[in-house]
Amino acid sequence: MYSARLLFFSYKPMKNNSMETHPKGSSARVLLSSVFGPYAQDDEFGSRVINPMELYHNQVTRAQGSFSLRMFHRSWGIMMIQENISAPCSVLDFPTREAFARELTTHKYDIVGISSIIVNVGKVREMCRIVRELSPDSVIVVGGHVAAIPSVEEMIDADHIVRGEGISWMRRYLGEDETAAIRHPAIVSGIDTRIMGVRLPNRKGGTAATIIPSVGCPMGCNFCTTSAFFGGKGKFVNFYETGDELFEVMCRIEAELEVHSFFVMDENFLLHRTRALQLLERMKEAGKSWELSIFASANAIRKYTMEELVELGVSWVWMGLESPRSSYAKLHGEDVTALTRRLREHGIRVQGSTIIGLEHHTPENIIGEIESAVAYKTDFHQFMLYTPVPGTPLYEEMAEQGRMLEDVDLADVHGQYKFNFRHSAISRNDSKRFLDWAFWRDFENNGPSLYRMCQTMLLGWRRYKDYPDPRVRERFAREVKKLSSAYNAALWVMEKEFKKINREVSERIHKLRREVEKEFPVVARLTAAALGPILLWSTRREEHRLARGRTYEPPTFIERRNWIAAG
Ligand code: B12
Ligand code: SF4
Repeated sequence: MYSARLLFFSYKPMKNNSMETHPKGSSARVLLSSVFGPYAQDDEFGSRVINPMELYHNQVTRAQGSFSLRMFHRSWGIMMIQENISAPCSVLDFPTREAFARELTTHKYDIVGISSIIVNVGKVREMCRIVRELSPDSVIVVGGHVAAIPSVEEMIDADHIVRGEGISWMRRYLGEDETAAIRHPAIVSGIDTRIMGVRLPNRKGGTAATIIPSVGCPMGCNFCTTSAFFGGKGKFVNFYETGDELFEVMCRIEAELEVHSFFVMDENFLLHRTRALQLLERMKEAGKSWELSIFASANAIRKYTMEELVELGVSWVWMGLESPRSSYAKLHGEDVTALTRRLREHGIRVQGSTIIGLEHHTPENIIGEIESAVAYKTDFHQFMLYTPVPGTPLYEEMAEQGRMLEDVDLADVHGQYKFNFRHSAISRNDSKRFLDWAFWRDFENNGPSLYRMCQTMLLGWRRYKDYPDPRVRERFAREVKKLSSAYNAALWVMEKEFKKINREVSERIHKLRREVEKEFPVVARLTAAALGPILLWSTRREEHRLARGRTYEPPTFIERRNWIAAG
């Protein structure tokens, strides 16, 4: 089934004049679509059961069974482009093949833009075919990371393939001002969140808003595709240069979506210290008690005091740990164990990210490296295979050395399956075994991430409940409300269920629940008693569903902008 080779399809050459503008300019009708689903199934277009459209369940909590945190995220790249062009534009997100075909035949589009990452190139090829058949006059523009594949123009039948930042490209193509300020759409971060068999309602204000201050990262780690795609080492594209600009955007979105919480989609938010501190100043002046989930490297985090981070509202950090022995600049001089512990003691949840299969790994030392990663005791832990992805310096290096495996389908190059290159010491099949074991070991040793988050929340609350800055007190009080109610019921369930996996962890969960109940004697006990048995039932029902192979898919979205003006 995986044998569909994607590398040798030949189509007519692409028009290579990407500076031309569309003859209709801003009145061209534009469709921007993500690739079609369903995603979490094995099929000939490149969908894979192990590659669902879910951030956590795909690459972070996938071994955690019914305790896995599950949610979908929209395709922000095309939402950003839609918001920043004045042409009539529809965004079609997570369509089925039929929905995509229907959209093409119901409306006449001058331009069809398709957004994709590399694994989904087979779907892009199929979508181009459908456009040619159903809407032959449309110009096909393909963007996103898929464009980094060498000779991609020979695999798909597109008119333009856009590498790098797409807003300016699309504005230029429509004859619009590509230097105009970037308008940020109001983006609800997570959709259809589910844990322990319960689907949380998509309530207004119930989830964070996504903010995208920049794309790319100047650190330029050799394997990093986001850094490479937007220019590589020393380069990135800033949408908002100053803390003032960011603050204004966040205020508007706070009001529009009724949120206090922001998922800041910037590969290394804290690197831009002046911008972050200016944002903090503005937050203080305006009394904003916001929560920020961010990505940051260890060396960037170190440039701030814990108080600065807490006052800035940082409540969750995604941090690349890579390996205890890795040579990446972002980790130089850092004691990651101590840093992780300190962050958690200050109520900041840590999501670590470790790479399996670095050059120095061998079957002899990899177990020790995984054990060290697990010993960091982060709230969440992502494990990824070392993967030379087209477009990165690592890929070039491996290709030069003749170490890339030729017969790997690009749909399987997502870091969660097997190596796509010849490792000097670890076999392809073993790469999967070590990866799967790392996820399991982290779960078995540290317990469900939900439990670990509860630990961090309690630590943060105890440390900051009497903090002089009322914004900070308000934020911890908001977070602890969940801990003292629903999360305490969840602790009761986890304690019960984890006995089957690791008694010692179950006892740790028990202790934490007692601590929470000491802090909130009435409400915590009452909710555990009332809600606990229901959650236990839904958790077990979910376990059964998962054992029978249940998977989840995102809903389809269609959103139109400037549409009436199109007549
Ligand atoms: C959110 C996200 C997801 C969401 C899904 C989003 C979605 N609806 O598709 C989830 C969590 C589900 C996800 C899953 C996966 N993801 Co992901 N994801 C991201 C993340 C964190 C943010 C993407 C984003 O919105 N960025 C901000 C926007 C503004 O940037 P952008 O999307 O690149 O868009 C810009 C340009 O690319 C361009 N552009 C984009 N589309 C188009 C279209 C047109 C027509 C044009 C002209 C231009 C254009 O213009 C945009 C504005 O400049 C990125 C990392 C990152 N920092 O970007 C990884 C990333 C895109 N994901 C990646 C991967 C590998 C995956 C997975 C395979 C995960 C895995 N197993 O590890 C799965 C695949 C799931 C699947 N079945 O398809 C890789 C892609 C690597 C590659 N070279 O292809 C990235 C880069 C992470 C990484 N560094 O490895 N992902
Ligand atoms: S620090 Fe992270 S985002 Fe930046 S280049 Fe390295 S891996 Fe990529």
